[in-house]
Amino acid sequence: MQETMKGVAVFGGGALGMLLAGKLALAEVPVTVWTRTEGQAAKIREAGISIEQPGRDPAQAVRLDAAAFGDVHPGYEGIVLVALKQTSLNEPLLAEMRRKLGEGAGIVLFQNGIGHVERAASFLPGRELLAAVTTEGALRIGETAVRHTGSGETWIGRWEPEADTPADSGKPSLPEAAANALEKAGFSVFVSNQIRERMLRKLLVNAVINPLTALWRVTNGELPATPERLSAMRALFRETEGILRLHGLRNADDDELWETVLGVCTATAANRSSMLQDVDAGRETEIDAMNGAVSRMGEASGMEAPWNAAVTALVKAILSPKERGV
Ligand code: KPL
Repeated sequence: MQETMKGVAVFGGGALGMLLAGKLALAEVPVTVWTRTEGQAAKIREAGISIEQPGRDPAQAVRLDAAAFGDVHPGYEGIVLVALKQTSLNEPLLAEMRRKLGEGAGIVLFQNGIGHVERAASFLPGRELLAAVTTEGALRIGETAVRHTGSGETWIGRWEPEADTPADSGKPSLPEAAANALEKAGFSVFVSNQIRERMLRKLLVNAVINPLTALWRVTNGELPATPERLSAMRALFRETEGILRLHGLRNADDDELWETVLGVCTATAANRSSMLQDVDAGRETEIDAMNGAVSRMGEASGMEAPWNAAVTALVKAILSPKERGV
């Protein structure tokens, strides 16, 4: 590895966090995983992380360092890959990150949806902030185990492209250092200077697939399989695309973007979307950072967003398994 500053920390013990941390550890990149609870950190310290890969031999656990985020010493200056859900990256947590992460820390935000980078920037002045968009598929199967359900691609880029490392500094820039570490771990990674465009494209895909699969409780592959569902997808797509175009989405034509949405349904046909998984588990969903955000963007530009507003309200009103007595 060319450079990892003073190490790599992965913040988050969910599916993506364990996948990133486990694969970095397997590639012998010095890595620590920070979890929300001491209970999970203790289990990882004891058992390591196991990564199941379809078609490969049974997973072998890889040992690595783990700590509860509350126990991290203030002043951390390395790379932090933040693999928490949007809903966890709230203001109290960002305030705690400000106390723990020194000004030399480089923070890479892997959240779906939109709005989190601006929120993080306001809480973490002076720290270098990158956004990452990934299509890696991962399913958490326990506190120390994850299944890698599909290899994807990851784009990493600066949120503020002008804040570049001086050419003569002799050090790889933070995007390069983060990409080098992840490439060593076997991920397919690209440094992007159009990360906002990437985020908007992913938001478009998520804003169509996630709420509808959660409402109808279908897999991604089943979603476009009936004319009724396909026509709702199209309506939600048209409205969302129109709004995102006013907010910076540009480098593709309408047909290409629609084909991308259908292509994701095919490529991830057996997957239950992350929103359907949240609904099934009675967890808070990311609807506010997806269709809720699109509605707000529409409002800000004087555009109506009835489909986005409706799916936001409907997903929020889904009863949890506990409320249904299941
Ligand atoms: O990102 C996803 C999600 O479930 O959140 C997709 C691309 C829809 C794959 O399931």
